[in-house]
Amino acid sequence: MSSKSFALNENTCGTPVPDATDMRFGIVVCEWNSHITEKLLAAAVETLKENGVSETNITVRHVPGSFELIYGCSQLARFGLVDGIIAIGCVIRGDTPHFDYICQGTTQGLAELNASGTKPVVYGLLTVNSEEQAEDRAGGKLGNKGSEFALTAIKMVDYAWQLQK
Ligand code: DLZ
Repeated sequence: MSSKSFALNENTCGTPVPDATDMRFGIVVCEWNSHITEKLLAAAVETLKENGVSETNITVRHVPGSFELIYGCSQLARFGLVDGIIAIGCVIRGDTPHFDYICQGTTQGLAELNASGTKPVVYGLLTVNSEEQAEDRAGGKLGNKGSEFALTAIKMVDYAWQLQK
């Protein structure tokens, strides 16, 4: 980890955040539950900028639902000018087992991208039982997880860069 620190954030265990000035990020965001995902996106972008990332180095792409995050992220990793990716989605439990399949499939797909790819993909998927739980985590009483996703992405790009030196 580089020594320069822009910010400390309690959501990342209070450890220093690396210098992100030269980092490029892709953010893939779901249209499903956009009233939640757009708030997560806004916090992620704001936190990246607070940590030195320039707006021109942030690429935002939208996909329909969480299941499409896998393809969205894999294509961005292949063809986008990005060092790290944040996948943002929100799955809210319904009356059918659909919730479980989407959560499981998306989680598995994103995990495989991390295991087999060359660029870190941050898991920014809220999997919640209710609308209220989603709101709590998207700027509500539990903060905004989008900010955490951004700090995690910075740390993971730094992790990759340290190994490549
Ligand atoms: C179909 C579906 C349902 C029921 N719920 C959600 C959800 O809560 N959050 C979400 O991101 N996407 C949902 N989807 C859409 C799926 O992720 C996917 O877009 C479709 O199954 C098409 O592949």
